[in-house]
Amino acid sequence: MAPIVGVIMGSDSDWPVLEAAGQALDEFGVSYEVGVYSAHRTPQRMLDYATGAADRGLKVIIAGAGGAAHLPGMVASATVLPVIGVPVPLKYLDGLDSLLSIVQMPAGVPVATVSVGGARNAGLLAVRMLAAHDPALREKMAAFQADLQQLVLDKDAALQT
Ligand code: RP5
Repeated sequence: MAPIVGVIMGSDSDWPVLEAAGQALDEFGVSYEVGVYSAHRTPQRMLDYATGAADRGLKVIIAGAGGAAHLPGMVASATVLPVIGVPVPLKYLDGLDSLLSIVQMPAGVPVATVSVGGARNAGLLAVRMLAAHDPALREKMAAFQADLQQLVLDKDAALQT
């Protein structure tokens, strides 16, 4: 199946965080591609990826980076696709640097930013975006949410015994 989500990151060192996005997409049977595109070290390659993404059939891009995390914002500036940013925590500053670099975008260039290290939610948000035009995926998401609810109800019931 041709990929409809791009999961990209500034370095292969981001993959241990970003792979949770891939796992979420796998759970919903959503096809995706993975790649390393550094905003600072391979700027032209990053722009080529962003400008060509929609024509290649991608529907959503998940972009993760750490530190001076400019990848999600720069990709958002060069594509019409929705971009979900994942702040990757590095050794210093606990990911606050990554979060602010990704979330503080100028008006007109949105990046849907998840929590620091929140790659699973990035995957789930991508599924919700795709589900808006895909009834089968919408049903899967509804079932997933029902399971989540049941999990909490079960925990509550266990406390009552
Ligand atoms: C960022 O610099 C990357 O997204 C990564 O989080 C960080 C460190 O990259 P490496 O030095 O591990 O390649 O651009």
